[in-house]
Amino acid sequence: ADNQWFTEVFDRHGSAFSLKVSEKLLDVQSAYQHLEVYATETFGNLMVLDGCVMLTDRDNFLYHEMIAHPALFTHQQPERVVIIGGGDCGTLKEVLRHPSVQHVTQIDIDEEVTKAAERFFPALVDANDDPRAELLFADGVKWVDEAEDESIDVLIIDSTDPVGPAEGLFKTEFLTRCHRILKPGGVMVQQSESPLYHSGSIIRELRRDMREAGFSSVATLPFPQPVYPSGWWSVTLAGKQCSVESFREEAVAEHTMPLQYYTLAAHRGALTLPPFMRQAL
Ligand code: AG3
Repeated sequence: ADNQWFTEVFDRHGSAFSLKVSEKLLDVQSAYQHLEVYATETFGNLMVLDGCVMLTDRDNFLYHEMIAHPALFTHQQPERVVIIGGGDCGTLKEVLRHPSVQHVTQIDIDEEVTKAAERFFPALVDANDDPRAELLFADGVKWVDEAEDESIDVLIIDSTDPVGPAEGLFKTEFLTRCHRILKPGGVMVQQSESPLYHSGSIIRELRRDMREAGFSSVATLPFPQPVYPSGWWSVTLAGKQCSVESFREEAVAEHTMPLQYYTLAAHRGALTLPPFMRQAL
């Protein structure tokens, strides 16, 4: 037990990422996926789903700030927010920092993920008692199918990779439903994998499918994420009758949220795609 490592192998990319672990804290097979939690030596606790790293204490702020704040500062007045996936509640916590938000519904298929977050990632769930937050455990695709048309301001897809339980969340039919349940001026954001590994495939296809689903504006924002494949990740924003290439810069400059990565300059910088991505997309 002295020299134990957790490794996620990215077989198709001939690479891997490892963390030195001191203890396995949880190992459950839920109805949907294999869930593990480890204590690591230098990254705090680590959550793994079906062998894929979901988050660590040390660096989840990068992903959670970047999936939440660019979308919420792009929308003119986000009041009604929906999160599909996100069972660890890290995204929910960032959304609840916005005073304009009146109601957030989080729909994750797997309650075990939230139970694990409650036990092993207390910092992520500490806003869950906010009266504006509603946690549901259900199929997100079905929920979106049944939601009322034009009823939502911001829709966040905080999913696993587009295989297994999350596959349907990257399909055109789903994106078309997402477009329908957003109000005009609504913004959708989806985690969209590695800029280095997936620009010419998953990201490119997602952007095409979003446009096909009716979104008039699409933007992919890259950001560092040390524990995911290639160490670099992205979110893709899509606007319904609004541009996602501009945002409420003044509000970003003035807010007093205690953020650790997202800033005015970070948002502007992320909107400026590196040439290799522009070519691949
Ligand atoms: N959701 C993005 C997980 C993708 C990571 N992929 C991988 N390790 N192969 C994370 C959920 C955080 N709320």
